Amino acid sequence: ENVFNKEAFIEDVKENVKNLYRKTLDEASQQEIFQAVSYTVKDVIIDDWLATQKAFDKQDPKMVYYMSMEFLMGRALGNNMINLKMYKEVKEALEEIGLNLDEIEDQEPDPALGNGGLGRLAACFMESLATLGYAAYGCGIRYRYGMFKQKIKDGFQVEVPDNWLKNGYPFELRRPEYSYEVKFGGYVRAEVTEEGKTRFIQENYQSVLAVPYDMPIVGYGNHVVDTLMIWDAEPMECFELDSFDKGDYHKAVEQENLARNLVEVLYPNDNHIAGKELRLKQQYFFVSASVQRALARYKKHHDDIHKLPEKVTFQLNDTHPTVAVAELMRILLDEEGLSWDEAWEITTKTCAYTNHTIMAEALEKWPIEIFSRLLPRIYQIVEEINRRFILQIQAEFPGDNGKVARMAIVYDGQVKMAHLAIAAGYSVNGVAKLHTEILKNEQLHDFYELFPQKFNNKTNGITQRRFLMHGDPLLADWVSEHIGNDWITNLAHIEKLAIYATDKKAQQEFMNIKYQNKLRLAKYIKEHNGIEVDPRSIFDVQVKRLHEYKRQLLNILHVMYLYNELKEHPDMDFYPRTFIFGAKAAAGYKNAKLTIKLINNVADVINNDRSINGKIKVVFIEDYRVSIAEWIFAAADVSEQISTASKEASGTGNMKFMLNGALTLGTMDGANVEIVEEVGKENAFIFGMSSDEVIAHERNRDYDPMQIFNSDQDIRKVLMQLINGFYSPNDPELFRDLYNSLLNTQCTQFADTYFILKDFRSYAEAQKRVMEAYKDEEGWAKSAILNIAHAGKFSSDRTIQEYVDDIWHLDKITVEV
Ligand code: 26W
Repeated sequence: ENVFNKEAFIEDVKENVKNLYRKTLDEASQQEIFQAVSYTVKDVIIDDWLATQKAFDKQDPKMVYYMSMEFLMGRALGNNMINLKMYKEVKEALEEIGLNLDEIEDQEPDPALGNGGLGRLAACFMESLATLGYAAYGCGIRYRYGMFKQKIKDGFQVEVPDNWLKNGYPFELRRPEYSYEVKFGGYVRAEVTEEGKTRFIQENYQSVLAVPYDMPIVGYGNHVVDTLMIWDAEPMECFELDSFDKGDYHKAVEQENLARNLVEVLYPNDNHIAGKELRLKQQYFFVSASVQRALARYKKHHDDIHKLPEKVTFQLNDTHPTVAVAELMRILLDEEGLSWDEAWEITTKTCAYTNHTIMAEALEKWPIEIFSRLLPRIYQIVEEINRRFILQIQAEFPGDNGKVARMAIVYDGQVKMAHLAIAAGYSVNGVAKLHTEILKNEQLHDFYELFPQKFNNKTNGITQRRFLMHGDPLLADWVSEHIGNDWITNLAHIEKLAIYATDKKAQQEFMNIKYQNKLRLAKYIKEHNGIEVDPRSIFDVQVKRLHEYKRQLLNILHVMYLYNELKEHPDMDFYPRTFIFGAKAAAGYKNAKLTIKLINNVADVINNDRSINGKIKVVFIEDYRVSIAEWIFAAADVSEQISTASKEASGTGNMKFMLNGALTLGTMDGANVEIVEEVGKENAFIFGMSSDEVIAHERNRDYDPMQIFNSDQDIRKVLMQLINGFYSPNDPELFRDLYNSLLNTQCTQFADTYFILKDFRSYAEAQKRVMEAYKDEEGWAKSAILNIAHAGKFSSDRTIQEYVDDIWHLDKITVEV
């Protein structure tokens, strides 16, 4: 074990400041100090990283390549230091020379190469893989611009580019020696070889050079450092006079542009597909490069390609990387010279698929025109997979033409990526129990009938190292003082906290820590929003992407209702509440953006109404992202998880709140079901329709929100306030589209698609229970502590161990230093 040496660390920081900036420490800016500290930390990581690679070479473990278009990493410095077990020591050392670690950490841009749940899950998975000692590569794209920064101007969302690389990112390593060519377009020529075999050759294509940047993924206290490889695109060759002379000038420029555009920006849509050609290019680009690198690594150590599945597995994070199936087939057929059957055997033992959503708008389908033009050889292979798959369907379900129409991979002029992933994958998993059941019984029922053995559930999880140790150090220390440290690497141990739930002293201590965290957030809100919030009020929080199915609209309509109540009955029984929102809307998603504006306008009216004595405050936190999320979870009393039942595949924010001692106010959707199973219904606030009820209404089309509007005067009043200028006097029509989405069947085919009015009363009643419960401080503290104590299941360590046991079958490695 290398012990931390304060003096040496500080000396190293000083050296780095000098070498990087030709400055002494006192001259350096906070950003420069951040860079210097990060390089010092990276020096420590590098040795473990090297040792891990040596261990891979020597121990030859089976490894997973986690393929994902998104990795929402969040800041690395703090978490790297935690996992190197040097956080507190560094904090102290820096304090001694007058530097503040919080401030230094705050200099790091949030690497936001993801949208929301799916991208953050990938980041938690990488950290758990390293911590559990498994060999893993994350494979993704090094977007120049990640998730946009959100500014709120006059209550509206404005998107600002996120130039996260502008100061240079200290934790990345360019690896040009592992670059690969990726080919687009052209045509395929068949050639008969001397042995009489047909070979397929892509000609007249454009290509780009994929150059990987590696980022270290530090395991907790085990010296294992896995790798996130994200690919940058560079032009294959710069202008050569040669090609200019040959009249290829145009093509040379095109290739430059292709490389420049390819990795420019993350598509900021969550659960909605734009169907843009550039996105398919991005997918093939990073998948092709990753598969090439994986095979090259395998071949360096092994000579029988048939045994690839013994050492390598590709996990496809949703359908976005599904071209991997065809790319692997292409390499095995065209480059390794295998027969179709041999190649298919290998491919179907190597690829596995995770589904993250049942939202129909999110299902990836590519027009064959685009697909075949961009990826001519890949398209040929997909057609052949499809031809054989249809034969299999017909053999299994003779005479059932509906099956072919519903299940074919190429149909109706489109390539259906989920169908390809299921046909070729050896495993298909959902991300929470309920979600997996819905996949099997509804969404993917036909596929389940054909391949029941492929389907399995892997309930999501989160890493307690980031979302408790780093985000909520006071609570983390308090937990350790009571039950020891085991929870850090085995969250099941946190169960031992349960005996303190009824301990008066523990309750007080917990409530005090929560109060400190609320103060920290209140200060941030004051500084960033100029809003004064009372840290003694109930912090009721909904933070997640803005989407109609997540029903931020239900939340804000309820706030409007509460405000009406308070105005009508000023002396009513009321406990002060602060409603906190944070959400980014996809740039083109009108109703989502309008909901942000509504929240901000409601906030303006309510926060400035002195007559209610500050009993309700509404805050919209600008630019919700991983770094501020850590503080928000720590400060929350109530966790809003109010999606229409059946729509939220899992949710992971729900778990982060729970681990930080917030109580769930939610529907029986996604992982909420399992949260309630763990903590008990009495320690959560459950409301609304069940997923079965929702699905039945959708099937029967028998829901009419107008009946509710006509019969419930409180709801009616709130909805009228959307169109009478109450929250928008200068533009009374501003919120008309939100009103219409709830009531008008002319505008939306089905009014109130997400059953907001249907669940409204039940939600309001649950909110009332929240208020009553909070008045009983001891009862509340008890429930909160029980939430923490029963969060053990929701560690991503548990999730990853299940992937390993049931799907990947990886070997553990050990790293000696
Ligand atoms: C561009 C189209 C697109 C982009 C992102 C389609 C779909 C997605 C993701 C699958 C959306 C997503 O992030 N899904 C979320 O995945 C989380 C991790 O499993 C779940 O916890 C969330 O419930 C689910 O919405």
